Amino acid sequence: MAYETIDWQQNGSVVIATLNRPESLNAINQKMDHELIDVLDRLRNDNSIRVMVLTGAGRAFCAGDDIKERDAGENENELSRDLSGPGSVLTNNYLSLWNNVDTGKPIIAAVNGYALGGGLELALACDIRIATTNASFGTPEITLGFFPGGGAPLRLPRILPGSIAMEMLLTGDRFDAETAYRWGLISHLVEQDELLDKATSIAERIASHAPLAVRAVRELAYGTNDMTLSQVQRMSAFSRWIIQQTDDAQEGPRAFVEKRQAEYHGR
Ligand code: DAK
Repeated sequence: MAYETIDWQQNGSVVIATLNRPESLNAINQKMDHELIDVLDRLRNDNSIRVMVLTGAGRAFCAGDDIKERDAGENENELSRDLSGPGSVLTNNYLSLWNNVDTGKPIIAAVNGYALGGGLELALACDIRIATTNASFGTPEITLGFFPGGGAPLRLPRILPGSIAMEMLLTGDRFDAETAYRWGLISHLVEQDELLDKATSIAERIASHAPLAVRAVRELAYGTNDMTLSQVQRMSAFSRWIIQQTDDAQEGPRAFVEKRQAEYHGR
């Protein structure tokens, strides 16, 4: 299926989804909002896909919610979006589907420029973030008089040290990619022409692993935040036991002994 605001390209088991409204710095209008939901559904439901790379066309990753559409009143109003919006990616998906678990598959944000407001929140909801040297990051909502409703106040303090997260959230200032790299907001800093190669190579590396094991590791990493240590240990032992029963868990050691590349089938 083709989208109006997102370019979808699948190579093997890796999908590159490119936010594609460069004339608006890939701001999220309603159309993109709904298409992002569909992209997430596809990622979740299509077993031929193991990892997704999310990036932006042009000089931005994403400049956040479409302020012009909001100003023109064309966007769904805040109340309906918050409480009962029809599956808005800025509400349900950022906070639940994009909660790093529910798609069941890793997403790598390849940040090629501005990642602001809802754009930064998209990147925060991804498993891994890498960026180009000209990228910048910020939560300008506070400067516009509203609340970062796509998860930044929840996720930034979990990803960054508290003082840094609060400075971002409360000043609304933009921070450059060098700074983001130093803070650990991104794990690689690359030149523009290296971005997709780097993102794809990380994606392919992950996609070469047993999908059920990848899924179980993500589940444990994100799904246990509010558990006690002993609960996490039990869940970890249980996950290990389940994964140990899979065909893929036999295939890995067998391939090692036979000195060949393992072939995993997610069973
Ligand atoms: N929306 C609409 N159009 C945008 C845009 C945006 N967010 N950002 C940029 N554009 C448009 C510009 O208007 C301009 O269009 P034309 O004037 O050419 O028609 C074009 O993109 C190029 O932008 P500039 O000319 O401004 O380019 P510059 O390089 O000079 O500046 C900039 C780049 C990124 C610094 C600047 O464009 C800027 O400050 N943009 C706004 C960034 C921003 O404030 N973003 C946060 C939006 S608020 C929710 C969950 C989440 C959210 C909301 C609700 N719920 C759960 C309810 C999220 C909110 C947000 O993201």
